[in-house]
Amino acid sequence: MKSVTFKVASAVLVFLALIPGAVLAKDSIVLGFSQVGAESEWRTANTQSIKEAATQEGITLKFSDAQQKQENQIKAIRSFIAQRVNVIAFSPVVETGWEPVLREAKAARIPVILTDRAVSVKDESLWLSFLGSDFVEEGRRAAKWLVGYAPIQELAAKGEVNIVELQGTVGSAPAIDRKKGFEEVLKDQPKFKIIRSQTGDFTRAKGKEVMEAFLKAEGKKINVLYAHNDDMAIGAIQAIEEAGLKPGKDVIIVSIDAVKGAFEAMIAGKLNCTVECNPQLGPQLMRLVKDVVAGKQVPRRIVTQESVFPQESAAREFPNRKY
Ligand code: GYE
Repeated sequence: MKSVTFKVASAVLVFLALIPGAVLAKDSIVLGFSQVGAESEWRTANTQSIKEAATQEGITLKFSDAQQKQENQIKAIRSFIAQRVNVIAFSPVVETGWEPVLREAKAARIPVILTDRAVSVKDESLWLSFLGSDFVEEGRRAAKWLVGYAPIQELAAKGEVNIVELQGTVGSAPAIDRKKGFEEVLKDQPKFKIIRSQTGDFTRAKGKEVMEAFLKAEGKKINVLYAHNDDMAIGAIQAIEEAGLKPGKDVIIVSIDAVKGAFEAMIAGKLNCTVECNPQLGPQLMRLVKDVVAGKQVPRRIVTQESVFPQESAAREFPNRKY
Protein backbone atom coordinates (compact mmCIF):
# COMPACT_ATOMS: atom_id res chain seq x y z
CA MET A 1 0.00 0.00 0.00
CA LYS A 2 2.82 2.36 1.03
CA SER A 3 4.74 1.76 -2.18
CA VAL A 4 1.60 2.39 -4.30
CA THR A 5 1.11 5.76 -2.57
CA PHE A 6 4.78 6.52 -3.12
CA LYS A 7 4.56 5.60 -6.81
CA VAL A 8 1.48 7.78 -7.33
CA ALA A 9 3.12 10.68 -5.48
CA SER A 10 6.32 10.49 -7.54
CA ALA A 11 4.32 10.20 -10.75
CA VAL A 12 2.51 13.42 -9.81
CA LEU A 13 5.82 15.09 -9.05
CA VAL A 14 7.32 14.03 -12.38
CA PHE A 15 4.18 15.26 -14.12
CA LEU A 16 4.37 18.65 -12.39
CA ALA A 17 8.05 18.97 -13.20
CA LEU A 18 7.22 18.47 -16.87
CA ILE A 19 4.84 21.44 -16.83
CA PRO A 20 6.94 24.40 -15.71
CA GLY A 21 3.88 26.66 -15.62
CA ALA A 22 2.17 24.47 -13.05
CA VAL A 23 5.17 24.44 -10.74
CA LEU A 24 5.73 28.20 -11.19
CA ALA A 25 2.11 29.05 -10.49
CA LYS A 26 2.34 27.09 -7.26
CA ASP A 27 5.66 28.60 -6.12
CA SER A 28 5.66 32.21 -7.18
CA ILE A 29 3.04 34.90 -7.44
CA VAL A 30 3.28 36.88 -10.67
CA LEU A 31 2.67 40.62 -10.35
CA GLY A 32 2.33 42.87 -13.38
CA PHE A 33 3.29 46.45 -12.50
CA SER A 34 2.84 49.41 -14.83
CA GLN A 35 4.92 52.39 -13.70
CA VAL A 36 4.32 56.01 -14.77
CA GLY A 37 7.88 56.64 -15.94
CA ALA A 38 11.15 58.00 -14.55
CA GLU A 39 10.21 61.68 -14.42
CA SER A 40 11.46 62.51 -10.92
CA GLU A 41 13.71 61.50 -8.02
CA TRP A 42 10.52 60.35 -6.29
CA ARG A 43 9.66 58.00 -9.15
CA THR A 44 13.14 56.48 -9.25
CA ALA A 45 12.96 55.75 -5.52
CA ASN A 46 9.47 54.29 -5.95
CA THR A 47 10.61 51.94 -8.74
CA GLN A 48 13.59 50.81 -6.69
CA SER A 49 11.39 50.12 -3.67
CA ILE A 50 8.96 48.02 -5.73
CA LYS A 51 11.71 45.99 -7.44
CA GLU A 52 13.57 45.33 -4.18
CA ALA A 53 10.46 44.35 -2.27
CA ALA A 54 9.37 41.92 -5.01
CA THR A 55 12.77 40.19 -4.92
CA GLN A 56 12.69 40.05 -1.15
CA GLU A 57 9.21 38.54 -1.08
CA GLY A 58 9.92 36.05 -3.89
CA ILE A 59 7.26 37.62 -6.12
CA THR A 60 7.87 37.45 -9.88
CA LEU A 61 7.62 41.04 -11.08
CA LYS A 62 6.75 41.97 -14.63
CA PHE A 63 7.70 45.65 -14.68
CA SER A 64 6.77 48.07 -17.43
CA ASP A 65 7.75 51.78 -17.74
CA ALA A 66 5.09 53.89 -19.54
CA GLN A 67 7.25 56.97 -20.12
CA GLN A 68 4.42 59.16 -18.79
CA LYS A 69 1.99 58.01 -21.51
CA GLN A 70 -1.42 56.56 -20.69
CA GLU A 71 -1.55 54.61 -23.96
CA ASN A 72 1.62 52.74 -22.91
CA GLN A 73 0.06 51.88 -19.56
CA ILE A 74 -3.07 50.55 -21.25
CA LYS A 75 -0.90 48.39 -23.54
CA ALA A 76 1.08 47.08 -20.56
CA ILE A 77 -2.07 46.18 -18.62
CA ARG A 78 -3.49 44.37 -21.69
CA SER A 79 -0.29 42.39 -21.98
CA PHE A 80 -0.45 41.47 -18.26
CA ILE A 81 -4.00 40.22 -18.83
CA ALA A 82 -2.86 38.16 -21.83
CA GLN A 83 -0.06 36.66 -19.73
CA ARG A 84 -2.58 35.85 -16.99
CA VAL A 85 -0.58 37.37 -14.15
CA ASN A 86 -2.00 36.84 -10.65
CA VAL A 87 -2.33 40.52 -9.76
CA ILE A 88 -2.03 43.80 -11.67
CA ALA A 89 -0.81 46.93 -9.89
CA PHE A 90 -0.28 50.31 -11.50
CA SER A 91 0.33 53.96 -10.81
CA PRO A 92 -2.06 55.72 -13.21
CA VAL A 93 -0.42 58.68 -14.98
CA VAL A 94 -3.81 60.49 -15.21
CA GLU A 95 -7.10 59.93 -13.38
CA THR A 96 -9.56 59.34 -16.23
CA GLY A 97 -9.96 56.99 -19.19
CA TRP A 98 -9.37 53.66 -17.46
CA GLU A 99 -12.79 51.96 -17.67
CA PRO A 100 -12.30 49.82 -20.81
CA VAL A 101 -9.00 48.25 -19.82
CA LEU A 102 -10.03 47.78 -16.19
CA ARG A 103 -13.21 46.05 -17.36
CA GLU A 104 -11.02 43.66 -19.35
CA ALA A 105 -8.99 42.88 -16.23
CA LYS A 106 -12.18 42.30 -14.24
CA ALA A 107 -13.56 39.98 -16.94
CA ALA A 108 -10.31 38.01 -16.74
CA ARG A 109 -10.75 37.91 -12.91
CA ILE A 110 -7.39 39.58 -12.28
CA PRO A 111 -7.46 41.82 -9.20
CA VAL A 112 -6.16 45.38 -9.65
CA ILE A 113 -4.32 47.41 -7.00
CA LEU A 114 -3.80 51.15 -7.45
CA THR A 115 -0.37 52.27 -6.24
CA ASP A 116 0.54 55.89 -5.48
CA ARG A 117 -2.12 57.56 -7.69
CA ALA A 118 -5.89 57.14 -7.90
CA VAL A 119 -8.25 56.74 -10.85
CA SER A 120 -11.63 58.32 -11.35
CA VAL A 121 -14.07 55.62 -12.53
CA LYS A 122 -17.84 55.26 -11.99
CA ASP A 123 -17.68 51.53 -11.35
CA GLU A 124 -15.67 51.26 -8.15
CA SER A 125 -15.54 47.49 -8.40
CA LEU A 126 -12.92 47.91 -11.14
CA TRP A 127 -10.15 48.16 -8.53
CA LEU A 128 -9.66 46.41 -5.24
CA SER A 129 -7.39 48.56 -3.13
CA PHE A 130 -5.54 51.89 -3.28
CA LEU A 131 -2.21 52.32 -1.56
CA GLY A 132 -0.65 55.80 -1.47
CA SER A 133 -0.49 59.30 -0.04
CA ASP A 134 -3.24 61.78 0.67
CA PHE A 135 -2.30 64.42 -1.92
CA VAL A 136 -4.98 66.93 -0.83
CA GLU A 137 -3.51 66.85 2.67
CA GLU A 138 -0.02 67.42 1.23
CA GLY A 139 -1.32 70.56 -0.53
CA ARG A 140 -2.89 71.74 2.72
CA ARG A 141 0.36 71.15 4.59
CA ALA A 142 2.33 73.23 2.08
CA ALA A 143 -0.13 76.13 2.42
CA LYS A 144 -0.29 75.92 6.22
CA TRP A 145 3.48 76.02 6.44
CA LEU A 146 3.54 79.07 4.13
CA VAL A 147 0.89 80.98 6.05
CA GLY A 148 2.78 80.38 9.30
CA TYR A 149 6.25 81.25 7.96
CA ALA A 150 7.49 84.43 9.76
CA PRO A 151 8.94 86.33 6.73
CA ILE A 152 5.70 85.69 4.84
CA GLN A 153 3.60 86.88 7.76
CA GLU A 154 5.63 90.11 7.75
CA LEU A 155 5.01 90.49 4.03
CA ALA A 156 1.29 89.82 4.43
CA ALA A 157 1.11 92.47 7.17
CA LYS A 158 2.35 95.06 4.66
CA GLY A 159 0.58 93.98 1.49
CA GLU A 160 -0.14 91.09 -0.84
CA VAL A 161 1.73 87.79 -1.10
CA ASN A 162 2.09 86.87 -4.76
CA ILE A 163 2.41 83.16 -5.45
CA VAL A 164 3.32 81.31 -8.63
CA GLU A 165 2.43 77.63 -8.88
CA LEU A 166 4.15 74.88 -10.82
CA GLN A 167 1.61 72.12 -11.28
CA GLY A 168 2.33 68.45 -11.85
CA THR A 169 1.23 66.45 -14.90
CA VAL A 170 -2.11 67.71 -16.22
CA GLY A 171 -4.95 65.41 -15.16
CA SER A 172 -2.86 63.44 -12.66
CA ALA A 173 -4.18 62.83 -9.16
CA PRO A 174 -1.27 64.56 -7.38
CA ALA A 175 -1.57 67.69 -9.57
CA ILE A 176 -5.33 67.95 -9.07
CA ASP A 177 -5.25 67.22 -5.34
CA ARG A 178 -2.18 69.23 -4.38
CA LYS A 179 -3.72 72.27 -6.04
CA LYS A 180 -7.02 71.66 -4.30
CA GLY A 181 -5.54 71.27 -0.80
CA PHE A 182 -3.34 74.35 -1.19
CA GLU A 183 -6.21 76.53 -2.42
CA GLU A 184 -8.51 75.26 0.30
CA VAL A 185 -6.24 76.69 3.02
CA LEU A 186 -5.59 79.94 1.14
CA LYS A 187 -9.22 80.74 0.49
CA ASP A 188 -9.45 82.15 4.03
CA GLN A 189 -6.32 84.25 3.45
CA PRO A 190 -7.30 87.24 1.29
CA LYS A 191 -3.71 88.58 1.15
CA PHE A 192 -2.41 85.43 -0.57
CA LYS A 193 -2.84 85.46 -4.36
CA ILE A 194 -1.90 82.80 -6.90
CA ILE A 195 -0.91 85.05 -9.79
CA ARG A 196 0.31 82.35 -12.22
CA SER A 197 -0.22 78.61 -12.38
CA GLN A 198 1.04 76.25 -15.07
CA THR A 199 2.18 72.67 -15.47
CA GLY A 200 5.86 71.71 -15.32
CA ASP A 201 4.99 68.02 -15.82
CA PHE A 202 6.87 67.01 -12.63
CA THR A 203 10.29 67.37 -14.32
CA ARG A 204 13.30 69.61 -13.60
CA ALA A 205 13.63 70.74 -17.21
CA LYS A 206 9.99 71.81 -17.49
CA GLY A 207 10.06 73.39 -14.02
CA LYS A 208 12.96 75.58 -15.09
CA GLU A 209 11.38 76.50 -18.41
CA VAL A 210 8.03 77.52 -16.90
CA MET A 211 9.68 79.44 -14.05
CA GLU A 212 11.66 81.41 -16.65
CA ALA A 213 8.37 82.37 -18.28
CA PHE A 214 6.86 83.35 -14.89
CA LEU A 215 9.87 85.54 -14.14
CA LYS A 216 9.71 87.19 -17.54
CA ALA A 217 6.06 88.04 -17.04
CA GLU A 218 6.05 88.98 -13.34
CA GLY A 219 9.69 89.63 -12.37
CA LYS A 220 10.26 90.78 -8.80
CA LYS A 221 6.54 90.76 -8.09
CA ILE A 222 6.85 87.04 -7.32
CA ASN A 223 7.16 86.39 -3.56
CA VAL A 224 6.50 82.68 -3.42
CA LEU A 225 6.86 79.56 -5.55
CA TYR A 226 4.68 76.56 -4.77
CA ALA A 227 5.87 73.54 -6.77
CA HIS A 228 3.91 70.27 -6.80
CA ASN A 229 7.20 68.35 -6.58
CA ASP A 230 10.83 68.92 -5.58
CA ASP A 231 12.23 68.31 -9.06
CA MET A 232 10.28 71.23 -10.55
CA ALA A 233 11.38 73.40 -7.59
CA ILE A 234 15.02 72.45 -8.23
CA GLY A 235 14.64 73.36 -11.93
CA ALA A 236 12.98 76.65 -10.94
CA ILE A 237 15.80 77.47 -8.48
CA GLN A 238 18.17 77.51 -11.44
CA ALA A 239 15.87 79.87 -13.35
CA ILE A 240 15.60 82.20 -10.35
CA GLU A 241 19.40 82.32 -9.95
CA GLU A 242 19.90 82.96 -13.66
CA ALA A 243 17.47 85.88 -13.34
CA GLY A 244 19.80 87.38 -10.69
CA LEU A 245 17.49 86.65 -7.74
CA LYS A 246 18.07 84.62 -4.57
CA PRO A 247 15.94 81.48 -4.28
CA GLY A 248 14.87 80.92 -0.67
CA LYS A 249 15.14 84.66 0.08
CA ASP A 250 13.80 86.83 -2.76
CA VAL A 251 11.46 84.01 -3.70
CA ILE A 252 10.27 81.75 -0.86
CA ILE A 253 9.90 78.18 -2.12
CA VAL A 254 7.78 75.31 -0.83
CA SER A 255 7.51 71.99 -2.65
CA ILE A 256 6.45 68.38 -2.14
CA ASP A 257 8.19 64.95 -1.97
CA ALA A 258 11.14 65.46 0.45
CA VAL A 259 13.68 63.70 -1.78
CA LYS A 260 17.42 64.07 -1.08
CA GLY A 261 17.80 66.78 -3.72
CA ALA A 262 15.36 68.94 -1.76
CA PHE A 263 17.37 68.49 1.43
CA GLU A 264 20.54 69.54 -0.38
CA ALA A 265 18.75 72.64 -1.69
CA MET A 266 17.45 73.44 1.81
CA ILE A 267 20.92 73.04 3.35
CA ALA A 268 22.22 75.47 0.68
CA GLY A 269 19.46 77.90 1.78
CA LYS A 270 17.71 77.81 -1.61
CA LEU A 271 14.52 75.94 -0.70
CA ASN A 272 12.43 76.82 2.36
CA CYS A 273 10.26 73.78 2.98
CA THR A 274 9.38 70.38 1.56
CA VAL A 275 6.29 68.34 2.39
CA GLU A 276 6.98 64.63 2.55
CA CYS A 277 5.48 62.14 0.10
CA ASN A 278 6.87 58.67 0.75
CA PRO A 279 7.78 56.66 -2.39
CA GLN A 280 8.76 53.51 -0.50
CA LEU A 281 5.56 51.65 -1.21
CA GLY A 282 7.17 48.35 -2.25
CA PRO A 283 6.96 46.37 1.02
CA GLN A 284 3.33 47.36 1.64
CA LEU A 285 2.39 46.58 -1.95
CA MET A 286 3.92 43.08 -1.79
CA ARG A 287 2.08 42.36 1.46
CA LEU A 288 -1.17 43.42 -0.19
CA VAL A 289 -0.47 41.26 -3.25
CA LYS A 290 0.17 38.20 -1.07
CA ASP A 291 -3.02 38.78 0.92
CA VAL A 292 -5.07 39.23 -2.25
CA VAL A 293 -3.72 35.97 -3.72
CA ALA A 294 -4.39 34.19 -0.40
CA GLY A 295 -8.01 35.31 -0.68
CA LYS A 296 -7.83 37.53 2.39
CA GLN A 297 -9.95 40.65 2.74
CA VAL A 298 -7.75 43.72 2.13
CA PRO A 299 -8.34 47.38 3.07
CA ARG A 300 -9.88 49.52 0.35
CA ARG A 301 -7.54 52.42 1.13
CA ILE A 302 -4.09 52.50 2.76
CA VAL A 303 -2.76 56.00 3.44
CA THR A 304 0.99 56.59 3.75
CA GLN A 305 2.26 58.34 6.92
CA GLU A 306 4.18 61.55 6.17
CA SER A 307 5.57 64.75 7.70
CA VAL A 308 6.76 68.28 6.81
CA PHE A 309 10.42 69.36 6.72
CA PRO A 310 11.19 73.08 7.00
CA GLN A 311 14.67 74.36 6.11
CA GLU A 312 15.74 74.53 9.80
CA SER A 313 15.36 70.75 10.11
CA ALA A 314 17.25 69.87 6.90
CA ALA A 315 20.81 69.39 8.20
CA ARG A 316 19.57 67.30 11.14
CA GLU A 317 17.26 65.11 9.03
CA PHE A 318 19.45 64.66 5.96
CA PRO A 319 21.52 61.70 7.30
CA ASN A 320 18.28 59.80 8.03
CA ARG A 321 16.77 60.21 4.58
CA LYS A 322 16.44 57.00 2.55
CA TYR A 323 15.45 58.52 -0.79
O1 GYE B 1 5.22 63.65 -6.16
C1 GYE B 1 6.25 63.34 -8.26
C2 GYE B 1 6.15 62.21 -9.22
O2 GYE B 1 2.63 60.50 -7.95
C3 GYE B 1 3.31 61.10 -5.80
O3 GYE B 1 4.81 61.78 -9.09
C4 GYE B 1 3.70 60.92 -7.20
C5 GYE B 1 4.31 62.14 -7.84
C6 GYE B 1 5.52 62.73 -7.13
O4 GYE B 1 6.58 62.46 -10.45
O5 GYE B 1 7.58 63.69 -8.00
